[in-house]
Amino acid sequence: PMRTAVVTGASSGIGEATARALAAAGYRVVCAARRTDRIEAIAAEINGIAVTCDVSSDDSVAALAEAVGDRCDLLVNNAGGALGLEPVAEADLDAWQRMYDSNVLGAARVTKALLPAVEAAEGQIVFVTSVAADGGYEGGAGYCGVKAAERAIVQSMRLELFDRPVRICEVVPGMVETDFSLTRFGGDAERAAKVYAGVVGPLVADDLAECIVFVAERPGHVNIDRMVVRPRSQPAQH
Ligand code: NJP
Repeated sequence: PMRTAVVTGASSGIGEATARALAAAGYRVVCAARRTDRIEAIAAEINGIAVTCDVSSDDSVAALAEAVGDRCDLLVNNAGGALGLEPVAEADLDAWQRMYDSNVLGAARVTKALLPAVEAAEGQIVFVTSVAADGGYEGGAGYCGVKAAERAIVQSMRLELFDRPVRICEVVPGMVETDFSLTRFGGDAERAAKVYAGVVGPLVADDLAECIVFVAERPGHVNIDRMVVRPRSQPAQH
């Protein structure tokens, strides 16, 4: 039987590229995200399955688990992004709340729901975090905290599961050219251009997808704990 991979946030960027690369590597890919039209088009191209899913909703994630079934060889917790990139003094805490819901609690919710299927398949879970988890930057308090919290889930789960046949990897991107590059600044292109000015040749989504496929394809006794992938010229963690 074909191996099953679930990719959250498969409607654009890193998640879309990863879904395509996993399909090319022979997986049946379940593409999960909120934008149904996009995941349906992508799933149709790669013979995958589209499941409309908001990872911040219990019902939505229960429906995803139902669609996945008893076995999941690979879960890629990729859904998320940055909201509310203002200094703490001006922070929009509602935006922070949504960001924590989608990134941190979303990854926890999907992982909890699919863990029995991952265990049954002796599978693997990949979390897409960020170099932002390594520290702070101006305006980054919310987002750095979100990604550090995801890292804490990875590290705790690895201890919780050490005697079970489940592998856990944290993939840590630097700057990648996706919708994120603009949406994280609320569409403010000028601000985005300033931050990206120093980076010659940012990563593209396929660069990350190739790394995730590499991680997925290691033999079962090999756990890649963390893979950090930056553009050569990225000057700082933001
Ligand atoms: O961005 P983008 P990336 N429920 O905006 C989905 C991290 N990262 O590929 O629901 C379900 O193209 C959204 O789907 P939709 C970053 O933090 C990036 O760059 O249809 N899905 C879309 O598919 C994030 O964790 C960079 O709107 C939800 C996807 O998430 C991951 O990489 C650097 C959702 C976002 O795709 C992918 O981001 C870095 C929800 N509630 C880390 N909320 C970078 N690009 O530079 C969002 O260090 N999505």
